[in-house]
Parts: sequence; C-alpha cells; structure tokens
Amino acid sequence: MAEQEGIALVDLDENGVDRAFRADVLDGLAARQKAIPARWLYDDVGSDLFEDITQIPEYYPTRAETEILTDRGKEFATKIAPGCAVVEFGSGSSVKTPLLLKAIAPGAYVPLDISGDFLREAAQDLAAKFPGLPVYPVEADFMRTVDLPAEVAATPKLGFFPGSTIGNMVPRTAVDLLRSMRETLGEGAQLLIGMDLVKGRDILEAAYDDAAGVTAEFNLNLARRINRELDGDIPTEKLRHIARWNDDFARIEMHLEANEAIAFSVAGQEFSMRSGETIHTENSHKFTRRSSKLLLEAGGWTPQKRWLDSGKRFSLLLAEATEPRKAP
Ligand code: AVJ
Repeated sequence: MAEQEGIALVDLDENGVDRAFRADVLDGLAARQKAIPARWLYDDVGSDLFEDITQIPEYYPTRAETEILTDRGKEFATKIAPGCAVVEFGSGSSVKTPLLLKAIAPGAYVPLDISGDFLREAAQDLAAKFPGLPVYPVEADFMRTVDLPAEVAATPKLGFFPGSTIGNMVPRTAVDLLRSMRETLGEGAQLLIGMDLVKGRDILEAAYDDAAGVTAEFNLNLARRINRELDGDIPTEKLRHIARWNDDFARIEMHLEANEAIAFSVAGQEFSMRSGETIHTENSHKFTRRSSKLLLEAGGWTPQKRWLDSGKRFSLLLAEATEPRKAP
C-alpha cells in the first residue's frame, strides 16, 4: 500500500492519545466561540451513527444522490473517458461507488483515505464486487496533494467526491481542497462531486435534527469521545444538540449548547460555559446552481454538466480540470 513518505498519518503520544485531536479540542474550547473541527465526529461510534443518519426519513441527501447515480448512469458514460481510473476521495461507500463503477466501466479504482482500516475494508469490498478491476488503495490525507500509484500514471483520471462532504468546509478550505485534487489528478482530469442544494429552512433543520434523535446522538458523541479519549469530565447530560440554518453563510450549523452554566476539565485544563453558550461542531454548506459553479471555478475546475434528483434537492456536478489561464 502506497504511503506518503515521512508523514505519520496518526500521531499518538506515549499514552496513545491522538495529538492532533487533543490540540484541536484544547484550542477549540479556549476560543471565544468554542468550535471543534467536524472531522473529529467520525470515530468508530460516530461513523456508525452517520451510517444510521443516512437511513432516517428526514435525512434526504444520501437517497437523493443515490437516485442520481442510479438513474443517470447512461449519461455519465457519454461524458466520462472510458477506461479511466476512478480516484475516490475518502474510501468508498458500499452503495454509491458500485453504482458509478457499473455505469462507466473504469480501468482502475483508487480509493484514498486517511484511515488504513476503512481503506482496506472498502478496497476488499469493491474488489469482490468487480473481479478483474485493478484496485490500488492509497493511505493518505487527501487535503494535501497525493502521489498516485505508478500503475495509473498514464490513465485518464476521474475524481469522485460524493456526499456533499465539500460542504463541511468553509469556502477557503474547500477551494484549497479542490486545487489540491486538481494537482493530484493532473491535467485533463475530470471530477464528479456531490453538492447539496439550498432549500427551505424547515426541511434543512429537520434533516439535521431528526425526530428519532440520531443526529443529536452523533453530535453528543463528540463530547463523549472527548471524555473517553482526553480524560474529560464534560457533563454531557447538560448539553443539547442544536441544528440551525445560518442564512448569511448558506449553511446548517451544528452546535452543542449548555442548558445551564457548567465547568469541566479536559486533558488537565479547566473550561466553563455559560448557560446558552455553544460549542460549534459542524458546518454543512448548501449550494445554488451559481454558488456550486463558482466554487468549482475558484478551485480550478470547469463545470461540464449538472444533474439533480427528481425532487431537485441534491446536485451532482461533473467538471474538468481548467487549463492554465491565458486571459483575462
Ligand atoms: C457526511 C458531510 C455529508 O453534512 O450532511 C449529517 C454529515 N452531519 N448529519 C452532512 C452530517 C449531520 C454529512 N456529511
């Protein structure tokens, strides 16, 4: 398995504590608006809870994107280079990736993931479903440029980034990622990327605050994870899950709000929250036709085609690497 030279993907201290997690949490809890990067929501418990979220009635994005991948396969095949290497950013979901691979008859599949375990599982799954398809998993942090396996050096590339995961990033981070994807995939590459659409506040807030409370559990798991892994004593029963539409930034924000004034310690440091104070735990940006294309353009990708599901809730965009600019 190819690994980026000299970069330890997970850096544990002598007690087995993830140093990057601890640094992000201690910084984030000391900030005026407390905030912790959303990537820390996805430990094993959080990843399982997210799988459950994709099944709840209010959370439409997974079903909507799956519908597009199921129904528009013929159109993908006419727009995407045959025999291309599909490079998936984040190891594949067992449902979406096979739908794409079936539609376009690719020459290779290259899943990229920071977690070797997820990666090996996904790669084995896919290899079993597509005998004869070369699979080259790469353990890497795809927020940086990745060296792809030599076996696909001469093969045209299709980047695949489903799920509207790009929406978890603020615009400058999203642009950085799109540019590094372009760098990774090279001149002439294409990108197939999911972006969830702006819609009524009620539908969006319900999708991130479901009646069964699964999303609340997903959010609260972050506080429990801090207690588990960073020797914390956050009184999680005094926190509640909030999902609120921020119209200025066109995004759903998840927060953990203190029901009353609380004090706690994490990794030996003391923190407090006033009643009503929040920890910001996730952004999920939503896009319009124009904002999705503007983001792609800013990241060095020229939009080629945009597909919507029948309910017009979710978009899947195909783009090609923009040629180096001449004028203006
Ligand atoms: C995994 C980023 C697609 O933002 O919709 C779902 C994560 N958070 N419910 C999203 C999430 C709360 C999800 N993504």
